[in-house]
Amino acid sequence: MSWTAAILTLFPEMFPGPLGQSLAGRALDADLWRCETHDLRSFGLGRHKTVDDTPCGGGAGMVMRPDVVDAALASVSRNDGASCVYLTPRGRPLTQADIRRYTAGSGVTLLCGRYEGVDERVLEARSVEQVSIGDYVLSGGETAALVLLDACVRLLPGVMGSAESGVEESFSDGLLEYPHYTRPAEWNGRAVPDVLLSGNHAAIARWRREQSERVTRERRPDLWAAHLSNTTHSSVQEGHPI
Ligand code: JB8
Repeated sequence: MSWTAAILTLFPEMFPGPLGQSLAGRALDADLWRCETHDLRSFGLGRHKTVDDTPCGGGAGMVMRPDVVDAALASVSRNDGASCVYLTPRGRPLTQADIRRYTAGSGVTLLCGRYEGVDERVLEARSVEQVSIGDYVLSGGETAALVLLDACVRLLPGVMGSAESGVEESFSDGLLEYPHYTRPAEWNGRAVPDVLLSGNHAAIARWRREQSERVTRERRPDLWAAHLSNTTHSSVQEGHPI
């Protein structure tokens, strides 16, 4: 049985969406993973298939009912080797280590919220992980779920060819990647850095390392601080989870 994404959503037609194309799309056609949607509306209550209600304590918007979400989660049989994840800006930041953990299991169950979100009690009762893909607000969890799945699918066995199989380029040693260049050697008055055309492999490796360190220091002081502490304490020299 292939690695399966079980997606609980009010908008099942949003899946596989962009993941039906390119690398993930070919993997889907090859049955290297499955994309299974479950329409939350079908678990709604009454003639109107109601899934939400007003927030206790007052305030704007609507909240997804715990009984409706619970029935939907219960109907997904694969609460075995699969993590259950709710995408929300209130979650802990999603990392490449999480992605590796999800791909190591049998699949993921992704709960996609709409409105103001999901009643907290069902998330506690069903041990749902709450994760965020970044500090901005989306209109629902679906696009965040697509991001999470893209990151997972490319790591599944057989999805990436041996050529592109550097796998976690940007993050494996906790530094951002160096800048890339290709032909032409001069374009619109801009030259490719001389060292990259020198044929001096040691000098190229040194330059790339310096660029990685510079760009990480400038753009991501958080990653830079973690990198420094990982290298000064000699503990983790490879496979660090960032
Ligand atoms: C329900 O991950 B997100 C996000 C998740 C959400 C909603 C909005 C944004 C609403 N779940 O940024």
